[in-house]
Amino acid sequence: PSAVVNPIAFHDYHPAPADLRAEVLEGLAKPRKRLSPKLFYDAEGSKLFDAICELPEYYPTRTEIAILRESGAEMAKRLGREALLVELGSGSSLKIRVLLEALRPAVYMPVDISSAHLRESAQALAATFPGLQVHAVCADYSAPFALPVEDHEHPRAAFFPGSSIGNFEPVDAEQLLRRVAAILGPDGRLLIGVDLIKERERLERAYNDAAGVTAAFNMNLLHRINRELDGGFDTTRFRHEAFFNAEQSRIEMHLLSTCEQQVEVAGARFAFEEGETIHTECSHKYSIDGFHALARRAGFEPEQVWTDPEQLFSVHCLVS
Ligand code: AVI
Repeated sequence: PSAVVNPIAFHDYHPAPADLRAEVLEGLAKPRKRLSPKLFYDAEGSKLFDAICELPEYYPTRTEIAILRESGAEMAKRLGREALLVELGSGSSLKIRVLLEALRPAVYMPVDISSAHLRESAQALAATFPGLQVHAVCADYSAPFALPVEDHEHPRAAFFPGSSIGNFEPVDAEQLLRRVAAILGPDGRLLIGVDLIKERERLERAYNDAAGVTAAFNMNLLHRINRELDGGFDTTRFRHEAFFNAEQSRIEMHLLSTCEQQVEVAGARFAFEEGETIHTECSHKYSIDGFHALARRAGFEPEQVWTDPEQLFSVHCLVS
């Protein structure tokens, strides 16, 4: 008999789309100009991010996948079978595929802000894993939300790969983990990918690739503002800059103005000095101990950690 493909359930929390205009006007008016990395991910930015993940210099994606492949069975033991498994920022759900065979969750609940993308990948996943119950949740996981189903019968687990936690300021990361702990309840498991501190050269190469894809990803933010807010950025007068700030243990990405200039955006005018930057992203890097300390502050107890032979990347199992 042919296997049964369950139809997916789709729960739409209608996450408020980023108020691009308000965010951009506010960010550019600051004495140190700042824009949120969330704004990178329009259709073009999401494509460029997928291309970054394939770059030879960008080690996090392939290293994390190798760790998941290598230790998936052990991870599954920690998380427990028949769990209700929530994935935060599931995107194309590529990484969970590596784990699903071993995990065999009762329910898979991908959470993502991008509705069309979420529906498509949830449906594709349900088709490859017949019998799996998929509850897709369209929500912004960086704001509080409740699970759409009352389920107290399955153990709870969450999956948060990609070191996306690194794009939050440490205090915000702690708050986010606290909310995940609340969703899991006592004795739940969180499997989370965290990029590790390493020598500056390796880190900086990952954010300054030779093909210029990361530069295009960063610069797309100016193109996006030009497209959507009738912005007047001359992108030939800005350049991509990414460096490791060792004191704060983070990669910083900036867009640097190569000359003194004025730019109009949505009717407002902004002045740039030569060399002045718009700070567009932080990507925090942790030591294993440093991440454990953050996890504990958020109410988790570290249970196990897996890394690759070069200790480039880590995947942690935390208990709530
Ligand atoms: C999504 N996030 C974990 C990526 C990172 O490495 O911080 C975003 C990125 N920015 C530049 N390259 C990749």
